[in-house]
Amino acid sequence: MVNFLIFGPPGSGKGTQSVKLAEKFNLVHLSTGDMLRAEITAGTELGKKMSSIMAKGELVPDEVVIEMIAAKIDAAKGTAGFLFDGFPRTVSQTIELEKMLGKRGMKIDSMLVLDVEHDELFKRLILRAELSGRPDDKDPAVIENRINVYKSKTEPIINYCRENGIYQPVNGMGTVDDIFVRLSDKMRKFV
Ligand code: B4P
Repeated sequence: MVNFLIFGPPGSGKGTQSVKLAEKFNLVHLSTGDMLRAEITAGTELGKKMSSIMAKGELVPDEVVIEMIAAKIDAAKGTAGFLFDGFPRTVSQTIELEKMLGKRGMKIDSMLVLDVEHDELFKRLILRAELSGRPDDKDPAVIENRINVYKSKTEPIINYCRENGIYQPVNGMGTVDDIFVRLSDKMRKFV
């Protein structure tokens, strides 16, 4: 089994690339953002509680996403590997993921970090707001908050992962196809 993290600030292309990469490498794609939005769409109690946090661009509590991911890992027995998209987002989520995988005889093999300029992140998210109507993409102040939350709470994971040799930076500027080729080249070495 080979397990990848796809990592980067909001708008860096994690979700966009994950769909294509999971198909190419036959991996199970686990996006905590998608799982949370599905709870909101379904109108569950959890979704109701999480929607205001997400609309402000804040992170939902660690335990909520950890529980969701654990259930998905157990449900996907026999897969070639996982592609974690938007998870982990804090160092404690990372430690929990390592524990979850370790208990099942797995590990994180590679952390692919998309590097994208600040102005380009804004441009992509504002454009998506027009197409998808996602509330967290509509307001520039919320986008700025998401980028700040990424810097303060999520980016520290990079140093944590650099120490165990799994950090792989990838240029996230350019067309979706160009970036897909760059990511595929890195991943091919593991599968
Ligand atoms: P996510 O769903 O993870 O959303 P995101 O960071 O905005 O990235 P996403 O993957 O959707 O977008 P992408 O860059 O592909 O999280 C949303 C919220 O959920 C968080 O703010 C938080 O509240 C909560 N959450 C999720 N996981 C959590 C966790 N683990 N812990 C706590 N809270 C959590 O694409 C953006 C746009 O750019 C798209 O429109 C795309 O078409 C476009 N694009 C992509 N690549 C492009 C390119 N190369 N050129 C031009 N446009 C491009």
